[in-house]
Amino acid sequence: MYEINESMVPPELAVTLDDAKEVAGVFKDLKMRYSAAIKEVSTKLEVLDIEYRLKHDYNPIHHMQSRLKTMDSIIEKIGRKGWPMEVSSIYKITDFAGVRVICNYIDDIYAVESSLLRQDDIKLIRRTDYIKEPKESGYRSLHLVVEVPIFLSDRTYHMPVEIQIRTIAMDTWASLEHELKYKNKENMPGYVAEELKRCARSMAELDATMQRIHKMY
Ligand code: 0O2
Repeated sequence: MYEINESMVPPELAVTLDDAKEVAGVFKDLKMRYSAAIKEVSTKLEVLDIEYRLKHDYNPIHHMQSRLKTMDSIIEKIGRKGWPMEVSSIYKITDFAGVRVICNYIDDIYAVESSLLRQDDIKLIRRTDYIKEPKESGYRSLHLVVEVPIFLSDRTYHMPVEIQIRTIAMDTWASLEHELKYKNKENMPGYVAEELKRCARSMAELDATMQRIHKMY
């Protein structure tokens, strides 16, 4: 039999394999359910975009992205929220599934929102308008947490999905800020943060101007 080299076994590794198996099972099941929820929401948004094109000869949605939160990110969030490090805390997370909708103009954001929220099977859980009230960092986006039903073989689940709706300019800004924050491990130098805030204000003006020009026709 292979002799374990004790130095290879971290002392803090106290979880049993049964515990690990349970967590892996929960995560796998949730990933399946949340992937289905992303598909439901994405399909609804695609249909709205197609209908809009047919009626108005124009697409409000430029493109969409989606993601499932990683296990690391879930554990980091549970820790940051001060929730118990238990499997049950995973179920409190409302942004396990995320869909990002990138629109051409500001009005498109609210048009997409109202068309989606009027659907009978969509339930709004939380709405945060960081466009009307941008974050201190300069971040702008409309955040919705909605519940959507997914129909499995033996039951129906209502899964939360976080939808971020923003313009191309808002998205460009958020990507740059996220990259800089990540590079600097949250300690962004003050002058960079100030530059970013200035940039966010310019981009807000740009969005407003583009919207105005678009409405001229
Ligand atoms: P990821 O991978 O982008 O999803 P919390 O989720 O606890 O941090 P809260 O209040 O529940 O905070 O949600 P909030 O702040 O409304 O939205 C969180 C998500 O919005 C973040 O997700 C980002 O995607 C985005 N976001 C919020 N504020 C900023 C910001 O200042 N800059 C940028 N670039 N993005 C922001 P995650 O979890 O960070 O990761």
